Amino acid sequence: MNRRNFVRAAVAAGAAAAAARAARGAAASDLPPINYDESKVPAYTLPDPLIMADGTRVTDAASWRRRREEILRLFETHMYGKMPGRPEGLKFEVRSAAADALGGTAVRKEIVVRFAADPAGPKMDLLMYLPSKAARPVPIFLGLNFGGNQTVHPDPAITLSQSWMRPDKAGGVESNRATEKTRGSSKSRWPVEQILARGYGVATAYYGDIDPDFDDGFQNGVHPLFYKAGQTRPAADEWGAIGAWAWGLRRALDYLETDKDVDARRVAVLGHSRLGKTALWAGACDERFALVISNDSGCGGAALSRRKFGETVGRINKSFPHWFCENFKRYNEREEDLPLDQHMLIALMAPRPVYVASAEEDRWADPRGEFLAAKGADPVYRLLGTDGMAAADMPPVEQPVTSIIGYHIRKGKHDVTEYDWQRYMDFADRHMKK
Ligand code: GTR
Repeated sequence: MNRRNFVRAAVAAGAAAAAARAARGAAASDLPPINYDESKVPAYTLPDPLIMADGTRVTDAASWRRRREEILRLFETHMYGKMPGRPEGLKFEVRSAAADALGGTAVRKEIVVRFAADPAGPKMDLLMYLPSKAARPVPIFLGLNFGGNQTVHPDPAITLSQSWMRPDKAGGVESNRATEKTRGSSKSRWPVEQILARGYGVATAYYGDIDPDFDDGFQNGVHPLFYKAGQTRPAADEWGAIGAWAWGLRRALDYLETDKDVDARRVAVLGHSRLGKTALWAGACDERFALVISNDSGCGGAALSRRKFGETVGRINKSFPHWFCENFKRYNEREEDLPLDQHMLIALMAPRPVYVASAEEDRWADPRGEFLAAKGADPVYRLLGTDGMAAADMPPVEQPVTSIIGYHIRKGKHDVTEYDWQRYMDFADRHMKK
């Protein structure tokens, strides 16, 4: 680009950024103030997960199956949108396999998951580490990552992602592409050696491989693969980005089912923050996931919407108009009109083990609202003959609840830490079926 064009482009970009800031500012000032005061949480009534749409009460496992279908349809229609099934063109290619990874302690595999028969179509790189010594097949934790597979461990053999990336704070992303500098940059969130030492494998993929995380009207990522003739964006009750990421996790599980080293009946799906919302939605839609973990997922994840504490439906839809389905925007500042709340999402995991984790300083995600949603699923879990959520009230910091609905709140900020992982592994040791 010559200098004049460069200046012109820079001015245009600056103007666009200013316009976007102005638009955001205008939208933000329309919103009610952010509430962090427990005494200002409005009175609310949660929909009863055990009463059918026609008013009849769910009394046994068989009628729960029917109610479960209703609840799943509610979340599809009003919140995350419907997602398609497994695509015909789905293909798995082993990119690399090494038996001597991490100083001989691990097997490392990289799999290309192709979503379409067309080799130029969207694809996802799946990275896995399996403990060398553990008996086969191994149970595994599966979760998406924010910055490319090379960020989860400094291992130089991990393929550097070529996908579009959001800029990162450390400057490892240049022109929306990851550089070598990003290797291991999120390793504190992926304690690979500890996971392997406890006999679990770990598998991960970059969420942007499935759908880049910006609002482009659903022109990139996997959405266009499923447009009917003439369709240019998802319908009001069809999947947004969270739906697409959750769909990607299901396709990763499709692969894991083909891998003889992995026990596909013992796959724990987990995620942090927006990817925690994603893990919950994947676990709700796909009962093949044996265990589901939400790390600081907050609004649109584990936190009850009706509390309007920290992030709200209106705020999340304004900041991230591409995450949920179009219908969800009807509930901006009208949470009480939702025919669902997030305790019903947790109930969709029943009777499988589910774990919700919060962080004390993460008020934006409403820790109490996360606990109350987990607790709100208890009647469904008990109906199905499990111990449900053992705690009557929110437990003190770092005193985990380890019933089949698990919960902890740890010290510190919005993040995934080793403390979180150790609790997830304790929980998996206890509950993931042998
Ligand atoms: C925030 C958003 C949260 C959470 C978080 C994240 O900006 O408001 O809902 O998803 O991003 O994913 O890191």
